[in-house]
Amino acid sequence: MPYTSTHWGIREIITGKDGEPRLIPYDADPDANDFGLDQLSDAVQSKRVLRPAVRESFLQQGAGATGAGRGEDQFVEVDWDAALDLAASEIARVRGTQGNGAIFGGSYGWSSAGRFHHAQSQVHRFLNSVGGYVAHRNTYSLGAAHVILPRVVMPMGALMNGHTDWDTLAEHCEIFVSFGGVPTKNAQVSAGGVARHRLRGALRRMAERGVRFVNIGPERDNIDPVTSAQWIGVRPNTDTAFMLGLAYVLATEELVDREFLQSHCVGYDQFEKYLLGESDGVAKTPDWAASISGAEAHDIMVLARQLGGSRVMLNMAWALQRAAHGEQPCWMLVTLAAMLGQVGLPGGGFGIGYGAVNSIGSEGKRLPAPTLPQGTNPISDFIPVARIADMLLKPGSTYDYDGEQRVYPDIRLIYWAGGNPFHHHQDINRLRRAWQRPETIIVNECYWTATAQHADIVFPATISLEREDIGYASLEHHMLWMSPATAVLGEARDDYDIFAALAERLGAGEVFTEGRTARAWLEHLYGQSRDRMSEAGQKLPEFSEFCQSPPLHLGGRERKVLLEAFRRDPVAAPLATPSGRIEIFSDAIAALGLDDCPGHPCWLPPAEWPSETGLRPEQLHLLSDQPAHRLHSQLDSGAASQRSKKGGVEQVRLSAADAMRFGLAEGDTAVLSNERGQCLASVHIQDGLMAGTAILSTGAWYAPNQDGLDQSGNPNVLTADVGTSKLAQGSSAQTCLIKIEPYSVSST
Ligand SMILES: Nc1nc2c(c(=O)[nH]1)N[C@H]1C(S)=C(S)[C@@H](COP(=O)(O)OP(=O)(O)OC[C@H]3O[C@@H](n4cnc5c(=O)[nH]c(N)nc54)[C@H](O)[C@@H]3O)O[C@H]1N2
Ligand SMILES: Nc1nc2c(c(=O)[nH]1)N[C@H]1C(S)=C(S)[C@@H](COP(=O)(O)OP(=O)(O)OC[C@H]3O[C@@H](n4cnc5c(=O)[nH]c(N)nc54)[C@H](O)[C@@H]3O)O[C@H]1N2
Ligand SMILES: [Mo]
Repeated sequence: MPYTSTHWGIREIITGKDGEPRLIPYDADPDANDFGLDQLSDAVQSKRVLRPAVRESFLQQGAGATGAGRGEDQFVEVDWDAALDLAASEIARVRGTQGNGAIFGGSYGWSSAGRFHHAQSQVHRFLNSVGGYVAHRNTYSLGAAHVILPRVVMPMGALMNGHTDWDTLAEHCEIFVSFGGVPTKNAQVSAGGVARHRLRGALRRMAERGVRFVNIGPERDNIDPVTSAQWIGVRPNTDTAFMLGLAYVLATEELVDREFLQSHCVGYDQFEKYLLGESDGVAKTPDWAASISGAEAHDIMVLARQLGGSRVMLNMAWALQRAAHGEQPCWMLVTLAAMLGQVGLPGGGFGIGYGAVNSIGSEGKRLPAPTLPQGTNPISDFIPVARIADMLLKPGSTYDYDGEQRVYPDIRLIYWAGGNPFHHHQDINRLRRAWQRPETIIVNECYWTATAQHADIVFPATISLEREDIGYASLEHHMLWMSPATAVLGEARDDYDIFAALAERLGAGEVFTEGRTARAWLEHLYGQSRDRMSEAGQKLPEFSEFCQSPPLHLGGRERKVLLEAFRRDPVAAPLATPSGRIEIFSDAIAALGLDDCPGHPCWLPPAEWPSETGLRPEQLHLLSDQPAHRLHSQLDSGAASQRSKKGGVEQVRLSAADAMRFGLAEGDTAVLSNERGQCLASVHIQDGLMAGTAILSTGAWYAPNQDGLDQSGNPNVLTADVGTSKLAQGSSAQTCLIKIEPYSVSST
């Protein structure tokens, strides 16, 4: 039986009665979903890029042509050789005139599963082979965490692979407190693929063992009902204040593990001065925390007393740090776990993103994966990933990042493969203006996404169902041969072949391909991985046998307790922080003198913030969460995604009180707007949602009408394009205020 792999699960490829290929969920997956089962249907395939295409005025006038502008001009289909010649000559021209430092190849995005045909790896390898490019650093997922957590506790790689596993939690944890739920919808995916969806089963085992769950946040039902979680409603972006309220009770009621703070941490005393109000005159009492977060002071007090002395796991959704001052909830969560003395104990401590993806909490051992080497980049310049529009709009200007003052490069050419910035970036209208500035934009895409529509040269890329590949994801226990399900549509080519042809034209063919076909690369990468896995004690079959096998289940389960060795002996196993301990006060961060990230965790109201007392009557705080029925913007026209919409428009979730306040009823079309943009959405009333909060999932395909009103319900026409702070410069998508009103044609 042939199989393929996707970020959302393994699929079996069968032949339907009509002789056409069909995808069905993998039968060994206990909790499979229905994403993309119709990837070969007309609804999805009709969006494909079939032939190379060039923006009309670019074709006529060359680089820098404005015409109607990117995103407005028509496209003209051209043959492959013409498109490849044009793209290669543009790369050569910019290299010759401005150097490789004028090429942005950051090209962020999830693209498809499969280790070899991973578009981002391919574009980076290609650009390295022709002299390098300006890269990106960190992710949209964890922009703030990537910078703050290594400075105060541990590197991200070790953290992401090292979370205490679910079974250990079931065995030892007494109270599991989560800020932002443990959303089953999110654990449907893992970068690189999922063989077995484990979250629901894990939560059931914990509930059966009597673990108590507390869910804190604006949404009640983002945790499986099997947990019978207690819900404490807090306004978006206020978790740090809430946690400070808990910390205040611990500190003033002698519930703090002072011995642990002494032996494993630095800087608690300075932090405590802030906590008690000695340094700033404001004691962070439960009343104070309640006034900011909207929770009850009594609930904060009771919860803090329950936490003191119990085995407690504190978890936060990644969404909390995708917000203004997103560094603070991460730092405060670790501080709270340290005050409770729980770090490094089985079932206790902290977690960043249980539920965010399937891999967190996995008992899988990390094995050496087959990965395409990307070569070395002679250009050292980079931007924090979410600063792309700033870079394009402000070449030569300075910005702060992670303790450095840096200068934005002057980008003349962008190459994007495997991502959709017109889905993922904040303030799309601003991005659209910024996107007009480079001389040339080249995009490899399978579908006519908004990013493809805003390019000069578009190369049609194959989808993974048209390719062979190797499926493997770290911590997911599987490896499989991905068989093609169908013939290539139109004139699409693999990213690898596109880059090989461009490299050839630029005199780097051999460097890029090393003389291998795609099949030869797969055999080579598999062989390398097989050798390294064998050293790690994991036997794999010969390549020819692997290509015929069903998904392999890899062994190597291990019990994991995050920071266990450090807990046992902080001198023998110090952390990689400057002090070797958990830094509740960081001298290094304090020395930077940043007004938006001082030397210890603290409450800093976001710039886009109603006031200490609440929203202005006409405003709502908009959260844009990950979509439950698709991955980001992928396969948005497919059945699973469309079922979650109303009339093809994304649904905005509101509390009943807010719906009434704004004269809206279930199913009404509403206009969401602010000074950055406006979009339509269909109203859905959700129980258990804090009044004042609206939620519109990401991923609807940006479709502005002539007045700039997005017809699809894409929240990124509303979100602000501002860094989390001068420290991390992560995306702050979750800090966004909007107005909402019933849609009538005149309201545009
Ligand atoms: N407002 C708001 N915005 C957000 C977020 C949020 O919470 N709120 N979350 C952010 C986060 S965490 C993330 S990770 C990003 C996700 O943003 P992206 O990763 O950019 O989103 P995707 O839709 O997965 O884009 C992948 C693209 O790759 C294309 N693709 C698939 N396979 C191939 C292939 O083989 N070759 C090529 N060339 N292309 C291929 C797909 O068609 C698709 O267009 O969004 C971010 N944006
Ligand atoms: N189905 C599906 N799953 C996905 C993805 C997808 O596109 N589709 N994308 C994947 C990717 S790339 C990533 S990075 C992860 C992201 O994982 P997260 O960033 O954690 O995901 P979100 O869905 O944005 O938010 C999770 C929950 O946080 C809550 N929340 C938001 N803001 C706040 C706040 O200020 N305080 C509190 N207490 N709660 C808050 C929301 O109610 C939401 O239910 O998801 C991954 N999983
Ligand atoms: Mo992400």
